[in-house]
Amino acid sequence: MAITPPQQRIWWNEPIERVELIWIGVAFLWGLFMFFFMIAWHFIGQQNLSNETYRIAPTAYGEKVDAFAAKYQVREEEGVPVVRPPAGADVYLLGRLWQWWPILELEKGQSYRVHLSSVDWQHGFSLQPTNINIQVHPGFEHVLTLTPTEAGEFGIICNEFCGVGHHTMTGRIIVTAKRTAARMEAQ
Ligand SMILES: [Cu+2]
Repeated sequence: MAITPPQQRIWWNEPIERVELIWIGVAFLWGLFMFFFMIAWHFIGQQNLSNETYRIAPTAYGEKVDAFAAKYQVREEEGVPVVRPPAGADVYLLGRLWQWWPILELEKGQSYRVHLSSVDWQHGFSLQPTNINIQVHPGFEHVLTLTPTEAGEFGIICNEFCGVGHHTMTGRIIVTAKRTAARMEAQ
């Protein structure tokens, strides 16, 4: 027995108020609009990345990145290899406690297949100053097509707290201007 029993025992059987029904309808339609706009924004806003994701053992991914770096390394900066893959190549980048490795050197206007994963912990790939954010988990390999549209140096930071060295976890992507015919002849 309740202290204040409802006046009508079968309270849920009351007819719904017109205004309430209108609000439910409005909220439902707005929800649908927002849902489909997420998909639309992918095309008209060009913001959400079209990436593929595959399962991979973290050690196997580490080996792929090592092989990639060994193959295309052009120099070293502060102990980190700078890797310049040919245009259109598969490019590998890894996150680990606490660095993004290696430094990539790409050419403006060329497209690359960028592979991204972690070999130890969950990290967040955040490319500065663009608005590109990707969650990076060990065991999952992201693959996305990247076409740099601007030359310059881009920083990578980790935006997923990953321990005491988290704030030092940075990396770099260097984008060089397109080579001119004259410069190519000179080489
Ligand atoms: Cu991290």
